[in-house]
Order: sequence, then structure tokens, then C-alpha cells
Amino acid sequence: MIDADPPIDLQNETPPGRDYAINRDCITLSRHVLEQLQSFSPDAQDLSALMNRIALAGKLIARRLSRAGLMEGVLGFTGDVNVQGESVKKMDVFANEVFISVFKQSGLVCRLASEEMDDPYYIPENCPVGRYTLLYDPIDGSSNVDININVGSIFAIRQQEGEDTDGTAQDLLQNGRKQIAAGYILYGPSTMLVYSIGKGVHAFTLDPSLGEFILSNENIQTPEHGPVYSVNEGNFWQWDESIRNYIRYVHRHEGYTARYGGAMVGDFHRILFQGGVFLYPGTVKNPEGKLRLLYESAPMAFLIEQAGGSATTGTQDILDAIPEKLHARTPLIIGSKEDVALVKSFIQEGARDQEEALMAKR
Ligand code: FDP
Repeated sequence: MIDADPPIDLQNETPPGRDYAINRDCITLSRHVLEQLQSFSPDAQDLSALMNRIALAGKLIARRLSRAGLMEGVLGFTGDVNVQGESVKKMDVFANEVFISVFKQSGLVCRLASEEMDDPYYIPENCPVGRYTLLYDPIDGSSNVDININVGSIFAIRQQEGEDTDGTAQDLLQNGRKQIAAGYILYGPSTMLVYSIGKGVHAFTLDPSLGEFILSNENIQTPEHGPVYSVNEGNFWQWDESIRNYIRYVHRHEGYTARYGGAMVGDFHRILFQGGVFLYPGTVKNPEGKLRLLYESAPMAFLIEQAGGSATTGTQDILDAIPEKLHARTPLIIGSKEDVALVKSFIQEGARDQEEALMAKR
């Protein structure tokens, strides 16, 4: 039984055995969205309902992940290869289907596009169709699933522009400033949903006893600088010399530390709260890197800009980058403003050196 009084001072530690989340003024996700928009207009109701549906998908995925090791057919590969040429995991398929089934009858979206589908999924004619498109990566960092380490889901919401009569979703090939909302769900020691509708970045923690995401961090601000650099250094000899020079710089200077978990959502979450920089640069084999613009890099860039940080491809703000196709990739450098600027300065220096070398050859 939970004792209702005396009221708990939230500034101080919760006394043992007391569940402060129930005693405090619980702000749920849908209430938060409506408060942010300061409106009960149909648009505000839609956005609140969209976030609620995403939260439901997150809860269903979190529930399956939390018992994955005990259930048949959850872990491992399906034997298929997706449109990216990557081996598909059973959890990828499950999570992709969860988002579809949660949105199919919602009347909120007209299509869903994800990493796991070659083409967008269009809401069938016998189901109500909405104005929005959900772009998502159902399981980000899926190599972590089988070993019970954190993974995530990333999402972005855009409004359909035009009729899309040929069913090719060409209107999605626009910059990230067209996103109405973006965020991610982190399946870690606790499940967290972090979102922005362009009014700051806010984090909610899933209280399993309530089955609700409750506001835990409002208006998150990323520090201007942080000690962490987060990158797969196994690719060192695959990178351009300018990225290698940046890494040499952090190796030689005090105050930097490496953290890399193999799931961008987790690595990004650390940087969002504590500062630093996450990089996935292009490689010799894949000059555009690995991360997909529309449903990985752009949603994260939307969040980091809202939190006072920045995100670049190295030559352009991520939010200004326009994909040439649905599954286009971009190099990504994202995090604290100063740290992103430092990486960028090495890239610019590299570009100058290359230009000078070319001039000298002429
Ligand atoms: P994954 O392919 O396992 O889904 O989405 C791409 C991603 O994970 C990121 O989450 C992660 O940061 C990165 O790839 C890991 O790639 P590397 O193994 O090449 O470092």
C-alpha cells in the first residue's frame, strides 16, 4: 500500500519504499503534448493521439524485449536480408509489425515508412486514412538484442504534401525542417520516450506498474561541451584523413573519453543529457556512412537542435539535407555545439588541404 501523506518533498530523495511517481503530479505524455500546444484544436488532438500510439508501440516492444530470453522465436535472425542489405532479426520484424498494427486503424496516418520496408506501407482502403506519415526505425542497434543490451526505436512525423497519386512518396524527399515531431524510445534499464514537437525536448519514463509514460525530464538542454566522443573506432582506417586527425586530437588531449554501445539511441541519449559528440562518418566502402537520413539522422538532429546542440553531415546541417531516395544515408556528427564544431573544423581543414594539393598539381 502506498501512503498518501505527508507529501513528499521532490527536491529530496524519495524515502525507501515510497513510490513518488504516484504521489507527485503525474504528467502523462498525451497531457504534456496538449499542454505544449496550449490547445484542444483538431491538430493538437491529432498530435497527442499520434504520440499516444507511438507510446503504445513502445510499450508492446518493451514488453517483448523484457522477456526475450524466455520466449521462443524472439531472438536471432529470420534468414532474410532487408532493403539495406542487412540481415533481418526477428525483433526487427516484430517491432515493424507493431507500429503498423498500432497505426493501421488509427485514422491518423496515410502511410508508414521504415528501415524494414522497401516501400512505404499505405493504409488499406478499408481503414480510415489520416494526413500524417510516420517514419521510423523499429529497432535501432538490433545487434544488441540477442545479448540483452539497450536498443531503441526512432520516429519522425511529417505531414503528407500533395496527393502522392503514384504511390512513390516523393513528397517525403524533403529536408528535416519539415518534421512536425520526432523522438525515440530507449529500451534500457527503464524504458524512456524522448520527444519534441519543436517546443523543447522532454523525456518520459515508463512506469510499468501504471503502464504509463510519466514526465521525468522537461526541457532537456545539452551541455555546450562534453567529454564523450562516441564512434566505432574499428573503422579508423576506413575513414577520411580528417576524421582520423580528429580522433588523434582527442587521443592526445586530456578530458576526452570514449563510449560506444553499438546502438545510436543509447549513445545519443548519453550525449543529449551529458554532452559530447556521436559520429558515424563515411567510410571508403560507404562514403555516405551507415545511418539513414529520414528515420535515423533527421529525427535525432531535430531533437539535438531543440536541446541547443547541433548535427551536421560535415558539410551541411543535417536538417537541411535533402534525401534523393527514401532510404538515403548520410554521414552524421551530432551532439554538443562545441564538440560538433571541433569535428567540423577538422573536416574543413581536410577539404582545404585537398584543394591546395589539387591546385599544386595543376
Ligand atoms: P544497427 O545497424 O545495429 O541497427 O542503425 C544503425 C546502427 O545499428 C546504429 O544504431 C549504431 O550506432 C550503428 O548502426 C552500429 O554500427 P557499427 O556496428 O558499424 O558500429
